[in-house]
Amino acid sequence: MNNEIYMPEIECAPREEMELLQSYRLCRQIRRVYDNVKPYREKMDAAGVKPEDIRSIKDLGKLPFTVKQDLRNNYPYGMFATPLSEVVRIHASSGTTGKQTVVGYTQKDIDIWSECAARALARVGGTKNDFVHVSYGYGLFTGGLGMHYGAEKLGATTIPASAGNSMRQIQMFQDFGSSIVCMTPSYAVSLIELMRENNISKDTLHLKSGLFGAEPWTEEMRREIEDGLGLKAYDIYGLSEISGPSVASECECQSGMHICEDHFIPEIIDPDTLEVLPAGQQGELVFTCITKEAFPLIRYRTRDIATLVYDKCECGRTLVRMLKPQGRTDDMLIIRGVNVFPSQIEAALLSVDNKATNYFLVVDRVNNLDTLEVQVELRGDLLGDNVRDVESYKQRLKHAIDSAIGVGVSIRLLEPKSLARSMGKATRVQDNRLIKNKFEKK
Ligand code: DLL
Repeated sequence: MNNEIYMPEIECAPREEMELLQSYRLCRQIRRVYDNVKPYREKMDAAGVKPEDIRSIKDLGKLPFTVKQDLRNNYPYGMFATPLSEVVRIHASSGTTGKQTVVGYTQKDIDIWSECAARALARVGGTKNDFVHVSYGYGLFTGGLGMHYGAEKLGATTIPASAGNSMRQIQMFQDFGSSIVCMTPSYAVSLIELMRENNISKDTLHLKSGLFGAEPWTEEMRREIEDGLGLKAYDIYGLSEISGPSVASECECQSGMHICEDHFIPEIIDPDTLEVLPAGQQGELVFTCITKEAFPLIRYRTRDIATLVYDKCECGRTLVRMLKPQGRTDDMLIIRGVNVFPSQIEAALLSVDNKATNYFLVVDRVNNLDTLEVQVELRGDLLGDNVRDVESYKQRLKHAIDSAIGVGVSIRLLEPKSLARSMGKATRVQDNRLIKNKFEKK
């Protein structure tokens, strides 16, 4: 493996050494943000914390949290810690409501981000001999450019395909010799479907691995993608606010994503009490950026629900691993008082039918009772089956989902291809209760 990218002294560092490095970088960062970012100074003053009170990572808990609303309140550049003349790039989150979240990078920030993305590629076997095919969207979204710079840093041949024009993507896989792909799992599923429809065998591709992320996906979906594209499918996580893809990514063991802890300190908190939870417990993921210059977030509440595992991985890395995020606190559906994540439904669906990768959830309130309809496209090969077979298929889906989430759902089978296909992040939920709450108040 390319040791310049792998950096075993960081990825396999004993915990005490990592903590020393983190402590040094944290103290320096807190001094910087206190001196340069008014909103941080005001928050710290209000909490009665001074930079000199932060002497090691053990003091992290003294610092106030940062939330998305802080970013909105200081839109667009109010939380930048460097003069704008030092900023060489901006990205923005795709926020569906309100203003976008704008993030900025100095040249050094871009270099570190590229290094993290190169590490992510190296973790899945990437070398300079690979052809890295980037099908995340290019633009303000961080997916495309983030992985692009990582692939170039690795020295691989980078194919900036971006998303869309799916038949051409498959042709490029075949003709250009793409060996590692980077795309959302839902886009991978759309490509697999297209290959099946056009009788294109995975054996005509040369893919060995893929980094799939930007949205939650299950182990069941992993198996489907591995089978459909003939590669090893790895998870990659990140968010624009913290830098973009490759804050964390899986290694060959596929047992959780190693966080680039030399740049981002993770914590898990209880989202209600805000208390820091012990290792191994599930809660909301919080990050502190200890090397970022332009836009360093401190104790940023991601809203992602995850678990941290500190045991040494079989690959030899000691970097803490985050298990697949289950979803976001704001994506969690509360149905008749029960917390439900779309990913639980995906896992149950695919456990019955591994081809049921296109689904959509409609939540509603009827006569004061929450309802959840799971819409699933009927597979082409089931269409010709008799009504009794289709009914039994529907019952099996219902039974699996009901027992997985503990709430009764209704299943609606749709014509094949009736749901929109995703090229980026898939939209899987429509909650009509939100509309009703807004417009139909008594
Ligand atoms: O999605 C960055 C990214 C691009 C990550 C490409 C991985 C690959 P945002 O658009 O800011 O950034 O969205 C960030 O997406 O807080 C999670 O809720 C979700 N997310 C990202 N990766 C994963 C993943 C990019 N592997 C938000 N599993 C995050 C589950 C993920 N959710």
